[in-house]
Formats: sequence, C-alpha cells, structure tokens
Amino acid sequence: MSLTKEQFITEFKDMALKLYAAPIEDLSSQQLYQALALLTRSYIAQPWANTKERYDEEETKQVFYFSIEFLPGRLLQSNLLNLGILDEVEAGLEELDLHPQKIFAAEADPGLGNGGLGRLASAFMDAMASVGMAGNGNGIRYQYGLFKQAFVNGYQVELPDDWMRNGFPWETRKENRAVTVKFGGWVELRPSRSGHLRVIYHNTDDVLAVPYDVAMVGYRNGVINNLRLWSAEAPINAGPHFTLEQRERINQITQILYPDDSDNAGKELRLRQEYFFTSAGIQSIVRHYRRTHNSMAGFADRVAIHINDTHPAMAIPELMRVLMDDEHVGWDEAWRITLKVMSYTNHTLLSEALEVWPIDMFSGLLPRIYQIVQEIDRRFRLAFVPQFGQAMIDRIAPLGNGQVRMAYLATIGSHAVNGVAPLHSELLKKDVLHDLFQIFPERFNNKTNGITPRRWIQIGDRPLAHLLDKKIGTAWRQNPLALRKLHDYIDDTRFLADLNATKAENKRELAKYIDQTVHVKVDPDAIFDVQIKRLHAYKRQLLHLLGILDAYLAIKRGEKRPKRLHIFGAKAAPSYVYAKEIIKVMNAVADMVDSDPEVSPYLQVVFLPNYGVSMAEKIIPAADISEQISTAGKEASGTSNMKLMSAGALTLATLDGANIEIKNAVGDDNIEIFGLTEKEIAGYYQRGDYRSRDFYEKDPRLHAVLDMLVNGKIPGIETEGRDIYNALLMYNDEYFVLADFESYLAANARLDKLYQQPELWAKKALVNIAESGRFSADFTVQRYGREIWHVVPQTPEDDGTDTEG
Ligand code: HBZ
Repeated sequence: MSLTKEQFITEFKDMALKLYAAPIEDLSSQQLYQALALLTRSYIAQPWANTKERYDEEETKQVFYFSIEFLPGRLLQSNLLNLGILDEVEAGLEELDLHPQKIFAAEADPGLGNGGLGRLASAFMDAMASVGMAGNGNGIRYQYGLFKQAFVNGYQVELPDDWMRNGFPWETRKENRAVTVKFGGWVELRPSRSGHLRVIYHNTDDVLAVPYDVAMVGYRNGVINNLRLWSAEAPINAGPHFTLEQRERINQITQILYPDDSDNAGKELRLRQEYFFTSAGIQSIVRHYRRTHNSMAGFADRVAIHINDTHPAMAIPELMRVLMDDEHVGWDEAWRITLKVMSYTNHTLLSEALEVWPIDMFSGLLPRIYQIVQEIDRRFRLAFVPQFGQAMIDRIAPLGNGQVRMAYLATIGSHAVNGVAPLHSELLKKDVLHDLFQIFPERFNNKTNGITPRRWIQIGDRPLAHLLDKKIGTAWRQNPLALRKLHDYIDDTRFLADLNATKAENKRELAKYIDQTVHVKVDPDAIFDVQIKRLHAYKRQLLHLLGILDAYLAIKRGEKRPKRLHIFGAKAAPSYVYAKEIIKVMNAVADMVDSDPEVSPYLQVVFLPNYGVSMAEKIIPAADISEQISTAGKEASGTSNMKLMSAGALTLATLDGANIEIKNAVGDDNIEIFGLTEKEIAGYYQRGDYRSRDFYEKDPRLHAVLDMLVNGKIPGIETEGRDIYNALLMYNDEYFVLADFESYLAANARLDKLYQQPELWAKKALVNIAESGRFSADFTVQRYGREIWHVVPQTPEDDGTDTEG
C-alpha cells in the first residue's frame, strides 16, 4: 500500500485522540503502541477482506496448517514492513518526536509456542502470504503463553506469561463462526430411514469453540491470509444446571500451553486441547466449503490440510467422522478424500517425543473418534497382514500395546510424510517409520526447514540490511537468492571491513541490551559465541559448558586467548530436572568467571533469561559464532542455525540436521565441523561398546573439567554438579558429550586463531550470508505447495536446489 509520512501523522494523531482522548505527548509507550497497532489494523482490513473474497471467487485451493503452536513474534513492525509502509511510519513517528523502537518494544511477544516447531509454523504463515499462497493457520488461543523464565540464585523459576494483559490488538473475534466440539459421553449408531447411519450422542460435554482471526500479511503483495486461533467457552445455552466447575473445566482447555519440547506430556488435558482445535478447524473448513458446494465430492481439490507433528493427527479420524456422520459419505469415498487432503510433518526422532495415548483415556474422551480409529486399524491390518505379516503390522498399526499411536496413524492417513532435513528424513525411513516406509515408500519425502529473512535481516539486522542495499541493491529483499551477488565482493577489502564494522555495531547494541536487561557489562570486542535454543540434553549445552570450564582452567594456567563472550538463551521444561541443573551450573560458572580477575579479561558467560523471538532478534545480528552442537542424528533440523548463518555468524557444528545443508552450501572452509557422525554413533549403539569413562581416563583436560563439577571449585552449586558428573560417567553419557569433547576443543581453537585475522573471518561471514538465501521459508513453502499440497505458488521463483534428501 502507499502512505505518505504526512498522511500517517494525521491519521495517527487522530487514532490516538479517538482512543485515549488525549494528545500523543501524554501517552505511554503502551498506549502509543495500541494506537499504532489499531491504525495498522485499519490498513489491513480491506486487503484482508479482498483476499478472502478473491479466494472464494476464484475457488483457490486453500492450505490449512494445523499446529498446536505458533510463535509469530511481535507483529507491529513486521506488519508495517510487509505492508510496505515501515519507512514512512518511522519517519512520521520521529517527526512527532517519538521513538519507533520504544513503541515497537511495548508489544508483548505472543508466546504461543515452545521452540522450533512453533516458530516454523509462523515462518510458514509469513512465507505463504508472501508468495501469494492461500495458506491459513489453525491453532489454539492460549490465555497464557509459555512461562516467563527468571533466575533466582541461578535457578530457573517459572512465572506466568500473561501476554494478553493489555489485549491483543491483532485478533478479531468471530463468534458467528463458532462451532461445538463434543467430548465424552457415549455414541449410539442407528440406521435411519434414508439408509444412512445416524450417530446419536448421549451425555456429551459440549464445548463452544470460538475463533479469533489474526491477519497474516504478505510481503508487499496485497495478500492477507488468516491465522485462526480457537478459544474454548461454555455453550451459549448451557442451562441453569451448568456449574461454575463445568465452566472452569472448559476454560482450562485453552488456558495454558504445555511447556514441553521434545517430550510427550501424556495428560488428558493435552488430549482435550488436541481434539479441541483439530475438530473446530475441520468443522469450520467443511462448513465453509459446503456454503458454496452441495456435495463433498470436490473437497480434496479445494482443500489441503497439513498436520504439524502429531498433535493435530486427529484431523484424520475427525475428517472421516464429519464426512461420514454429517455428510453421509461412505467409508471408501471418505478415506479417499481424507488421504488426498492430509499430509504430515514429523519433527523429531526422539522416542520419548512420539505421542501415544492410553486407549482407555482416548476412548473415554472421544468415543466416536475411537470407533473410527478402530476401523482404520482393522482395515489397515486386513489390507497389509497378508503381504507383510502379522508381526510387522502389529508393530505399526494405529492401535497396539493398549495405545493409540499417533505417528503411525498420521502416516497411514496422509498421502505425504516428511522430515525437516535430509538426514532426518533418511533416519525416519531407516528407524522410526521404517516399517511404514516399506508399505508406503511413495509417501516419504524431505522438506528442509526455512526461516524468514524479513524478520531476521530486514527487521532484526538493520545495519546489515542497509549495507547490503548499498552494495548489491535491494533485490535480495524480494528474492534472498540475490544475496549470492555478495560473492563478487569476496576480495573487496573495503567491503569486508564494512561487514566487520556492521557486526561491531550490532555487538555494541547487544552489549547495551544486556546491560539494560540483566545489568551485566560485557566487552563488545569479545568474540560473541551464541547458543540459543530450548535446553535439552541432546542439544548439548553441556558440551559448551565443558568447553568453557576447559578455557577457564587454561586461562588459570596462564594461557592467553582472544576474549570470548558465551551467550546462552534457553528455557528448560519445568519438569525437566536435568536441564534445570545444567542451567544452575551454567549460571554458577558465569559468576565464578566474572568474579575472577585472572580469568575475566579472557572469558565471560551470560545466560539471558526468558529467551524468545524478540530476544533472538537482538542476539542473532551480534553473533560471531553459532553453536549447533547436538549429538549427530538427534536434531531434526534446527532453524537457529539458518538464522545465525544469515547474520554472518560462523557455524560451529556437528554433522546433524540442517547443519549438513549449511556445510554443503558454504563449503568446508566456511564452517567449523567437529564430532562423531550419525553413522559412528549408530555403530556405538550397534556394538554396545561406548564407554564414556574411557574418554575421561584418557584425556587429562576432560578429567580436570569433569572433576570441577564435584570438587567444590565452582562456588554455589550443590548436588547439580554431582548429578551431571554421574550422568556422564556412571550412566554412560547418553548423548556422547565426552566422545566429542576433544574435537570440540580443537574446533574452538581453530576459531580463536581465525579471529586473529579479521579479513579472513569477514570473508567466511560473507559466504555464509551469501548462501543463506536458499533457506528462506518462501522456498520451503513453495516446495510444499508443488510437491505435497498441489497448490500453485506465484512469486518469487525458487531455483529448485536443495529439494530432496
Ligand atoms: O522442530 C523442533 C526440532 O527439534 C528442530 O530440530 C526443528 O528444527 C524444529 C522445526 O522443524 N521440534 C520441536 O520444536 N518440537 C517441539 O516443540 C515439541 C513440542 C511439543 C511436544 C513435542 C515436541 O509435545
């Protein structure tokens, strides 16, 4: 859209006055934010309505991305950017003597997700709108986001994240689109006079699902898609016998986000949440379709539904239910439609994260859905036992071991199943879904994750964005593959110096931010070494910590090295004791290093509390080193690896997840790889001969570092050091931390050496930025569009590289 600075100023003053009956000088940042958000919304309204109308008129095939998490980050700035009016608005605000960044910072982060899976869902929403794809999100409007993390005496404490305290100006309540979701009770199947089966529900607990829609603004293309978040409410005609407790139970469904990443909560409330938003989504899609069609025959040509991990896998039996019970479609036709509509992404190989539900719980809460799953199970067995044998089919049928197995159900009921990086997709076929791959090989494919450079470079890294504009023009903002033009300047000494200057500027900014938020002074000339992701044993923040302890000891012995600032951001699941112990030790080490004048000139550690999308926007531009050090074969893809690369950080990585694609993109000289490969680790498993203690005994540096955990040298820790020590030595180090220790140190030493040559470092940073364009989520969703959803993407065109693994 177009908007002049002058126009904006008039409209903004007007909006502020209407809202607060006061001139802008009297308003707080929060109030200014509210006024600006509402004004921005008013710009969105018309194109939003137009987009909907166009999709309906042209009968565009629509994608519905079902996800139990979305992590959009702050929306004001990105909406302004995507509308194409960010510059005008900022100029206007400045003319009014206001500080744009202060106003933007007043927005609360919608913390509606845990980590990678939720952030990916939001990146896809942004990307689908930006490439002009009709893509809608379907999820839950959690009253509280993921907990707010604070440290007390170095321990993680979890505070409620009341993110909607000041309202959420981007949502629109659509009570006219509410649907009813049924739980519990029992079902009666009765043949009706017309020959259809009539399904009669008795004694169900009915919940009203009310949608709140959030606009997903495409980048400068006039497209506005929809993210629909469902809220649970008591039925409208609940009647006089409806108790406060019943109301409370209903409200609970959308009150909290389960704070688990790579874990299976296995709680009935979680199952309720999953069915709640899945059923609401399916019902509203079918209802919308039926407004303009008098049968379901063409449904699969107009609708694609994507299941983001197994949390929404009940979409499969739920669509079967609606097709059969409400639309009177027979089983075979309903199954044909369902298979064509559904596709599924797996995000993890960790067995503890594979969702299963006890049959008792499942059938009690969802009796009709359970019947349908039973029938899917029966037909699956009937079809495949003859060819593949009872034993194999028993292993992978939807029902088994007294459980409903969601990953198997999702695979059986989808026409496409994908992993999120080539190695991950291969391992799915080899291990977790191996048997199902034998039956349905054509369904399996890879779709490497992506990120949105709009948020991470255009918004998060303004100094870099401007430098790029100056050097290679602005084409990269539309098509990030244009970043490859940077290669032409690999020997441009002036430009390399500018690149380093940009990084230095970002580091100074982050240093200020760290001082403001945690009151710690950091040296902006240090190497900024960053590890930002959920805290999990397989991600091995612990290996990073052991590296820090080794540096500490070396410095104590008199070794000099370039100063390193280790920056961590990570939340641990509240029930994940080991992860929380790692946080505690990390904070203790940070204090120990800081208070030791012999060490502090060379080493500093900061653990920033409450890591999230907005904080990532501050940290990423300032990073020199990106730590991606998971045990090979465990990290499905990773996405912070891509973001950090695009900011010119050098990746210190194991050959895991998308690190492998990054290595292929930048070449061996521009990434620091270390550690065991997935094959080598599989070898250890097979032979059963990993002995962590051997490494401890052989390597004096490792020996000294591990001893520090238990010899009282780290002030302020209690049993945490001992627990970690035991996990590594007595319980044989499940994630091969000790095996990779030596090569991790060697890789770090190479980085220290390289940092002494700023121009060489800048060259490597340049190659990383130049090659980061391929990881744009715009390309990822276009691949999904072509190969899975069968929708036609519009602009910009993908070059087709990096499609299959
Ligand atoms: O999904 C992550 C993977 O660990 C990461 O490698 C990948 O890049 C990213 C996007 O594909 N997985 C998750 O974030 N998983 C969860 O957040 C999760 C949440 C609730 C659960 C299980 C897993 O019950």
